[in-house]
Amino acid sequence: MSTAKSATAAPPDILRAAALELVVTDLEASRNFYHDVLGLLITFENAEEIHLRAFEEYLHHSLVLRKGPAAAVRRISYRVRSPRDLDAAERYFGELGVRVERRAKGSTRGLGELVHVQDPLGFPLEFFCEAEHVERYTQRYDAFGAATLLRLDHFNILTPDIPAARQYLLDLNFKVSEEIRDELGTTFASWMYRKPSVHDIALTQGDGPRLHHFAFNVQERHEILHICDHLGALRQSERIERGPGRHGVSNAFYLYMRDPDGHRVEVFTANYYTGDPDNPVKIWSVHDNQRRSWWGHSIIPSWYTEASGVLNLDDELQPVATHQGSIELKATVGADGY
Ligand code: XXG
Ligand code: FE2
Repeated sequence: MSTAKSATAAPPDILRAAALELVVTDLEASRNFYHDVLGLLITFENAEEIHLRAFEEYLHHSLVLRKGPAAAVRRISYRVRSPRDLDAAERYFGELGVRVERRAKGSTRGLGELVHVQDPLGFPLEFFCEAEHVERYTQRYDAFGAATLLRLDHFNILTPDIPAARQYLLDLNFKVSEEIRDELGTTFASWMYRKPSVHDIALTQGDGPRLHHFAFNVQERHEILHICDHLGALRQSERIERGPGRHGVSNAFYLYMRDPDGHRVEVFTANYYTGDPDNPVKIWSVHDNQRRSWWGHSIIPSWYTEASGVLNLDDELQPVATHQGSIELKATVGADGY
């Protein structure tokens, strides 16, 4: 990993986790899950790609589904504050010595000029500032269902070297909200943010680069329960992987589902404000069995071990490096039911 390198250029001013592009093998099955079942709005679709957004979002999309031969993650997108931050991203990642490509407006449908980066952790990042505005459905209550996804909240990535990944994100001016550590100070997971919430990105120790999950916000807890009832009524309970429940970390109410290709999506509500400069960092012991489930439930092993592969900027699957040492799952005797 090339994270030991640092840059002298100022990093781009990242606003937030903004969008994700997934390669899916059966576009119709994915459309059914994300649009018909979860209710995301379709901004654009053709036989190759579907662009979706949640109800509070006014930018062109927060999720792109692209038909392809094997399931993978094609882009992880952050919005930056101004067009100058695209120049900053280009300089900054150039100094880190990773692959950086400037792309013209429209090379991702609905977005302005872009900078694509193969980041030091191996993830295919997309930075954009300008985007096509579309109708914001915040008060289109006529279109709301019993569960309404409002906005993309965060990504969670698997990476083998958490301290190096954490430093890379601190250098990009992300702040830490919560962490899981052991008594020797080993960090197993970090939650880091740019917008004033618990996270835009969480780092989970494991074989990587892989995407663990992405998450959308809903307004109320009962909407998460409705999604479970809805999936049950459709006889699609196999979509539910973990939850519903309350996280220890972040205090949010959650549900994790697996889409038709196995990509993991979380629906999430009621985390807390972190925007003051002295927001305290919350540290959890890896031996605390309430850290990942406030109610102490066991965590299904697939949640720790399975994740989505990521592509490089040439659309080739990135090799996965195994983590050094013990992962949280193995380290934690007595917690998470192990
Ligand atoms: O968003 C999250 C998570 O990253 O999905 C996982 C908040 C908390 C947790 S955890 O499993 O640690 O409770
Ligand atoms: Fe999450």
